[in-house]
Amino acid sequence: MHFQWYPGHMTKAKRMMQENIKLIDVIIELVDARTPLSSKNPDIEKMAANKIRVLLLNKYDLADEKKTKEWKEYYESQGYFTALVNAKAGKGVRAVNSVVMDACKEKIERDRKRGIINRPVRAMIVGIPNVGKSTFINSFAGKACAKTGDKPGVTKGKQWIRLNKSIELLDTPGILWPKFEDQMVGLRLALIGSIKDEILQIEELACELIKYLRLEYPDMLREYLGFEATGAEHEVLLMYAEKRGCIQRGSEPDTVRAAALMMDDYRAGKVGKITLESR
Ligand SMILES: Nc1nc2c(ncn2[C@@H]2O[C@H](COP(=O)(O)OP(=O)(O)O)[C@@H](O)[C@H]2O)c(=O)[nH]1
Ligand SMILES: [Mg+2]
Repeated sequence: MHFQWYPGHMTKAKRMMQENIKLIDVIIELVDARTPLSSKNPDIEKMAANKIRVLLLNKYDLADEKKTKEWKEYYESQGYFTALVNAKAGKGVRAVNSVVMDACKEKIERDRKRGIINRPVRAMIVGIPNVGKSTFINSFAGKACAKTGDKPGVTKGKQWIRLNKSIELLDTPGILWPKFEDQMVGLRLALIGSIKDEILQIEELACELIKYLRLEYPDMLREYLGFEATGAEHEVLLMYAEKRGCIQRGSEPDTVRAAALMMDDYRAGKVGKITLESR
């Protein structure tokens, strides 16, 4: 399988990011809790070198609780302020406020000593596509959604959402591009549905999922399939197609449809709470 991210998109995204980063104090970075490393763009480290960093493990409702905890601890050991979030259900969203305030404590204190009082910290949401940026902004800003509009000294057209008296949020998130350093990164992003399926072979994806689950979550796989997965992955998919009644032209098992059903179920969390990479 081959994964691509068009360089054109990347150049534009990078330029936007560099512009916006100048305006803010704190970066709130979203990663997908199911792939906390592969859904993180390492280039942001350089771009955000002198910014305060908050990292949110979003979609924790879909991820393995134990592994999420390990990842959270890992990122904290790397100097991030972190929180677990389910942006879709609005869980953990409110707590982000205090995490951001905590992260900015030193800066606010520094400002205060220099006589700068009551200047809100400015934040921006960043993350690769599909990580939940828009959902999070809607939930986070939801009620507070009073846009403060253009301000003197701020690039024209930028909208700031005043979250409370201490935090302002740039209303458009920074889009990071996935970084396919190795093919496994692309594969994991494809499995969670962050890369469009048209450019991938769904059966191959399902086979990769079966392979991974067999190793890491054999009980969940058995429970989901309704039978023990023995034999090659494609054999398992064939059996699963029959079991789900995916039949084409008379009697042939339709493995494409079965694979699509399996991937949909997995992405919706119906196979279980599964994390695709370990600390
Ligand atoms: N299960 C779950 N789904 C989420 C969560 N946050 C976002 N989503 C879903 O993920 C998809 C992508 O979200 P979106 O906000 O459009 O991502 P963006 O591309 O980063 O702006 C949408 O279908 C959301 O409903 C979450 O915490 N849990
Ligand atoms: Mg969006």
